[in-house]
Amino acid sequence: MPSFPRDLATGFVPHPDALAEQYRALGVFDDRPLWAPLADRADSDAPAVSDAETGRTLSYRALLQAADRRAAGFAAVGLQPGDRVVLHLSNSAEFAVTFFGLLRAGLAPVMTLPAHRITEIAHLAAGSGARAYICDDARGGYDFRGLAADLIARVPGVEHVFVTGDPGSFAPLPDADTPWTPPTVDPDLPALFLVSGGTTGLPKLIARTHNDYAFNARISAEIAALTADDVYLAALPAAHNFPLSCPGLLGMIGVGGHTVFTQNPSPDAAFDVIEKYRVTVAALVPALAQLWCAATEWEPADISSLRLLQVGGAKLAAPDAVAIDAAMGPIVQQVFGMAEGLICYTRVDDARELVHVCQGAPMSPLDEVRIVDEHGREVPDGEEGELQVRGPYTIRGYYRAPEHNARSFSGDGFYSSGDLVRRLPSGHLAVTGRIKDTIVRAGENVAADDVEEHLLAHPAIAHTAVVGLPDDALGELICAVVVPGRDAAAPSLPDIRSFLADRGLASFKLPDRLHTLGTLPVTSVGKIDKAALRTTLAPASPPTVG
Ligand code: OOB
Repeated sequence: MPSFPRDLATGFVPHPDALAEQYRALGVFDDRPLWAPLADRADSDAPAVSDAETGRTLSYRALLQAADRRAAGFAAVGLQPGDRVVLHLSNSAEFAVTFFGLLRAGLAPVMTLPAHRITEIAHLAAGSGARAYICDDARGGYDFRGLAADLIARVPGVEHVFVTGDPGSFAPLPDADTPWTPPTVDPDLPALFLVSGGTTGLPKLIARTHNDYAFNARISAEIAALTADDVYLAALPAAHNFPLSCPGLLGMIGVGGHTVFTQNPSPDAAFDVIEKYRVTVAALVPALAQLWCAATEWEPADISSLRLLQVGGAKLAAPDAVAIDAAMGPIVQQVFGMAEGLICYTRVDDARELVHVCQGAPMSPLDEVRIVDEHGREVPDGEEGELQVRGPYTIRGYYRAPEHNARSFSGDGFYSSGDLVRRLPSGHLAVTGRIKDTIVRAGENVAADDVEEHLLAHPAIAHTAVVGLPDDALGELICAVVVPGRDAAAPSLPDIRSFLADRGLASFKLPDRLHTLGTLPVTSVGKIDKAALRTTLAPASPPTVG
């Protein structure tokens, strides 16, 4: 790992100056610190954040005061504006206090997810040049203090560890009562670091500026038609871009609404929280949305306050979107986004038929989307190609990663997402797969998504993931991993092959293997982890079933 100077700007790839000026002139960049919308409500006694688990609520006034005490505490231990701090907290009001405390101190949080472990945390701490690490004591059967000890041994730049709850041999989160005046920040420099969501390799650091991230939250809130009366349930890990700023916590703070944090997104717990706080908006990954949908059949809680259910992070199959709308009212919003920038939403006034079959349209007219073939040439509308994007809130390069940037960014500043999409006549995008999620079997390209969508129509299959496994003769084999539905018997391979063939699927797309599991492995934010599946299923492949 190369060593970098301590300043925030080194290794950051900004927008070209002329373009930033244009965005400023258009009001896209408002040149305020990311914490400004919170400070605007310093005198408000309206609820800002609550903990579903403890029932603790902080008003806007109390949240700002607590954040400033924390900012003063960070300064008192010697952390300086521009320093990076790895934030590794589970969903709680304390997360919000600490997050805004860091921002008010001019410190840049590195937004890691509770499921990250020492490999990712050490990589992100070293890569960002972090001086401090903030974690919970122990959660969900895991002791983060052990990870902290490991981290300071591995990454010498980490001088401070702060722990919530019982800090053990470490320090508690610092608070100081000295009045706090936040430092002046350059709004075109990073306010925070997101981590890339890819399932291959170690996560990359994504620097988001005050200007670009504030815009992200503001427009997302407009599209969700958020008002001060809304109550948002942060059920996904709050450090992820989706619940943080799409519109999530930051969007809610901007409109003066109330964010409720929960650590338990399962329907039995979350439905009670929705009923208690009269939650109006929630964001989920598809697997959770499917669980919620099924649970409406037996969970007694009243969730009728919910007016918008955002689903994104992975492809929501059309039949699932239809089923959710049928079970919970027409409340689905598809969200296709990436930590690197571009966010697409279906709009509240889009026809339901459209909402069900696409992943939304870019958030801003300033988003430039290009759909290209393998030679980088734009494809006609309706045809599949790789999505490339450039725009006011899409990064121009990963932080301190020139070698990745050479691969992932074009000379003219477009980010190559690796996502395969089609543009519909309405301008909305339908995600058709990932470049790397194509199985090449006997020279034929098979999109995993395509087979998955058909498999989900099988009455006995609740969840599925289709992966390619290495094979000497065919190059790759198609392996369907399925989770049977409640009370359903696991289907056999001949069973699913004939089912898919009856649906008109080409014979070369029919699975060669079938593997039945109780649950599918998931990534830190809850997406199906195909990399993990491929590793467990190959090369010592399980016996072919059926
Ligand atoms: C969100 O962000 P990341 O950075 O964790 O993951 C981005 C990748 C995308 O490139 C795409 O491959 C996949 O996740 N993805 C979807 C999707 N939403 C994300 N694939 C299909 N359909 C969708 N609706 O995942 C993220 C960030 C902000 C808002 C929502 C999701």
